[in-house]
Amino acid sequence: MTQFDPTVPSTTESGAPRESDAHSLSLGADGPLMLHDVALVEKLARFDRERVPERSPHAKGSGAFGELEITEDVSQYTKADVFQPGRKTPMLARFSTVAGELGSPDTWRDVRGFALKFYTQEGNLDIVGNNTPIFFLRDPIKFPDFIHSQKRTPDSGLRSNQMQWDFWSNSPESAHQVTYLMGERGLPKSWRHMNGYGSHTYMWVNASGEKFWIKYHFHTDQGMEFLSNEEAEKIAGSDGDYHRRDLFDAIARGENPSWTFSVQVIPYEDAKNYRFNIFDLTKTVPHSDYPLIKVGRFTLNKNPKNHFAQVEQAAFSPSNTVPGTGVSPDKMLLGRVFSYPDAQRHRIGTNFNQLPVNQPIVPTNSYDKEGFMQFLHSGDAPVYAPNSYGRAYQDEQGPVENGWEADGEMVRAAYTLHADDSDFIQPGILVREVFDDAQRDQFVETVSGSLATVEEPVLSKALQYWKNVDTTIGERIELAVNTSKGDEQPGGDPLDA
Ligand code: HDD
Repeated sequence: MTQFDPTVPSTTESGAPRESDAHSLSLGADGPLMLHDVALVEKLARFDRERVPERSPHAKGSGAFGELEITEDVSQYTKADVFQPGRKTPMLARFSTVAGELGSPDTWRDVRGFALKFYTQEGNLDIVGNNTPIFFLRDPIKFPDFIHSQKRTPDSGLRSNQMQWDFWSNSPESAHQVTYLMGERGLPKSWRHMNGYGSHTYMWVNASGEKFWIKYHFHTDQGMEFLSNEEAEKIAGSDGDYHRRDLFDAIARGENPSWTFSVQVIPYEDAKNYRFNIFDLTKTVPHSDYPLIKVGRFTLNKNPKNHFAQVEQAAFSPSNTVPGTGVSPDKMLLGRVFSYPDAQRHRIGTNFNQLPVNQPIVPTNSYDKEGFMQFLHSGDAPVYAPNSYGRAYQDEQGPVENGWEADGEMVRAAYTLHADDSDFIQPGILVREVFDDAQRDQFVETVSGSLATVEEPVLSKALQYWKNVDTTIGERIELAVNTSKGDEQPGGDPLDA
């Protein structure tokens, strides 16, 4: 295998000396350039191909390597080797914004990605979450439309509050996540100062085959800290890479950030009749019903050496599970299990799992093969299973250990509602019981500021959306919007509504 050696005078990609990195080959000092100047042609051709497609959502981000340490004993809930007491596992984390492109400022108000990859003794386990325990949607078929509405308009190529609020106000299930987003947590001070969540309900299976529904929580040991709208706006204009810089510099200084890792464990049978549908990603599961159980801690202690190779080409996916873990009937999660590896086959290339940052640390034996850029291969071993020539293959049959039961006819339908399920119950509690007065004031200012440029027919729907969350907050937002538009009462006194 060829090795990079910075002391060798520069070479062509085929390893021969590259005559010059400074002067092209020309016919006389002032004459035309020569096509057979490999040094020039290869350099320009490779430059033309330097970019891979940016991630469709979550394009702007960065990350670092670290270690997960399990400090508690949760073996009664999972047999996964990575979660056994005392285990230490190398890992990679990537944090990101959702809607902005690769060059967008880190401090725009947005949900933050919180993607973790653990290089375990049983293969890679990825927990690919956000800094919020919920999401805007509960059906993956709406996800591309949602992202389209947060990105850019077809004509001007500009971002548009009109479009964002049109989607949200026509999708009431988004209310909980939008309340989070417009609250204090929508502007973390840095990636070091935010929590992470697996968000979905996942499955754990213990050594006796008992199943549990679990939710992953990663609480920042640095404490949660936030930016004000004014601070974030100012930083967006002066240092678009503020969060990327903060993480890199902190680790370079030896201030290694860490997160305490806990889970909520929900007995398998409880899912059926619990007051909220635990597979609906727009709902949290209150800690008062299922308390946090501490598992361990992860620490980020090593910066990437090469951002492109180790962060841009990193491929996280909720499809990467290990024995003792699994997915759940959450439709969003099931959609993501397909979408991520598919995006990565397109974005990075068919053999993206062979890149060092994505490669598992355990040996693999997959019959999937070939495609662009395959460099790990199975030699002359049989390329098919079953075979009679000693290449191992699997033939599991019967119920799968991390599966669940389902029946019914095929339908296109929302989840069955549980006793307390509604789109507005949890955001209402967030506004009334979790936010304090100052946070509520800030929230009204942020939402009304965002609605200031929104026009009919979207505006009325958006105002109704907030009244559905909480009548008082909706009226306060309406008043603030009307005041900022310079018309106190366009459709009558809002307080009469
Ligand atoms: Fe996501 C990236 C697709 C919901 C958290 N997402 C990401 C990428 C795609 C999707 C295609 C780029 C992957 C790549 O090229 O490497 N995401 C979806 C779809 C979803 C969805 C189809 C719903 C059906 N996403 C979703 C939720 C969460 C995330 C509910 C968090 C709870 N997504 C992320 C992330 C990613 C990301 C952690 C993972 C890798 C990354 O950003 O760096 O922030």
